[in-house]
Amino acid sequence: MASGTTAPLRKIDDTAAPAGPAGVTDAATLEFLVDEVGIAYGRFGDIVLKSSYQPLYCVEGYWLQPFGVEALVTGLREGVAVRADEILGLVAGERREALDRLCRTLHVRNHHAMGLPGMQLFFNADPGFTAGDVEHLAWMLAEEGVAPELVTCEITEQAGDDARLQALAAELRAIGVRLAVDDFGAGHSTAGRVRALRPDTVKVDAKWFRSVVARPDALRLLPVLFSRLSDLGCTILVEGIETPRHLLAAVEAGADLLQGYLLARPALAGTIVDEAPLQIRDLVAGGVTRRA
Ligand code: G
Ligand code: MN
Repeated sequence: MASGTTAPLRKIDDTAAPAGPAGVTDAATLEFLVDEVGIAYGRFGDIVLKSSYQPLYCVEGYWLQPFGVEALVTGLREGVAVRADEILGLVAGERREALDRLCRTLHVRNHHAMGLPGMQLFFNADPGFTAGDVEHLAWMLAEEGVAPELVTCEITEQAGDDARLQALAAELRAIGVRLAVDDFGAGHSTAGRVRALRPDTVKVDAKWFRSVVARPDALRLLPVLFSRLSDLGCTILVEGIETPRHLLAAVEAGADLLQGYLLARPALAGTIVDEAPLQIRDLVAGGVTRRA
C-alpha cells in the first residue's frame, strides 16, 4: 500500500458473521477506503471509522517534549460519535478480529502519512490479541515501512490467561514491537501482570491516579511505587492529565511520560500534530508557551 495515493475501494472482509449479536451489523461489510487527501478510513455498515491521535509527552526538565501519539478509533454514525468499545461490542469472533485489524491498519497507515517519521505510535490491544494478529501487525508494518521499534502495543486491563499473555509479550518482542501495560491500577492491570510481562511502559490509569492525588497519604507513596516500576525497567506514563494539580503530582512523583487533555486532546488523522514542546510552568499557570 503506497501512502498518500488514492487507493481503490477495497473490501477487506465480507464473510458472513459468526454467531454474533443479532442486528443489522451481522450482514454489514467492512471496507477499507482512502479519502481524497490520502487519509485512510473504514466503513462498517452505517458506521464510519476514523483514526484519531492524541500526543504523548516526555518530561524533560521544565519542558514536555512530544515523542509519540496514542491512536484511538473514532466511530461516526450519521455524524454522531459512537464509542470504540460500543462498535467492537457489536460483533464477535472472526468478525471482531477483522474489525480490530481494520482499525490497526488505519492507525498504522495514517501515522505513516502524518509525515513525522520519529513519532512513536501507541495503540490498544486486548489480551485476546492472537498470534495471527501479531503476524498481521508485522506484515502491515513492513508493508507501510513503519519501524517496529516505534510501535507500542498497550495491553488493556481486561482479564487474560497468564500463559497466553506471556506468549503474546514474547511474540510482540520477536517482531520488534514494544509492550505497555495499560490502565495500571484498574481491572487486571496489576503489579503481578507488570512483573510477569516486564513491559517497556506502564500506563497509570487516570481514575486510579486521580484517587491517589486526592489522598495526601497515598500521594506521598507515589514516588516509591514509580521508582519500583522503574527498577523493573519500565518507563511510567501517567494518562488523564486534566489539571495543573495532576501535572505537578505526576512530575513530582517521577513520571517519565504524560498524556491528557491539559496537554493535548485527541485529533482526527489529517490534523496537523503540533511538535512544539510545552513548558510546565505555563501549563500550570493556565497558558501555553512554545519553545522557539
Ligand atoms: O486507557 P487508554 O490509554 O486507552 O486511554 C485512552 C482514552 O482516554 C481515550 O478515549 C482518550 O480520549 C481518553 N483520554 C485521554 N486523555 C484524557 C483526559 O485527560 N481526560 C479524560 N477524561 N479522558 C482522556
Ligand atoms: Mn490505551
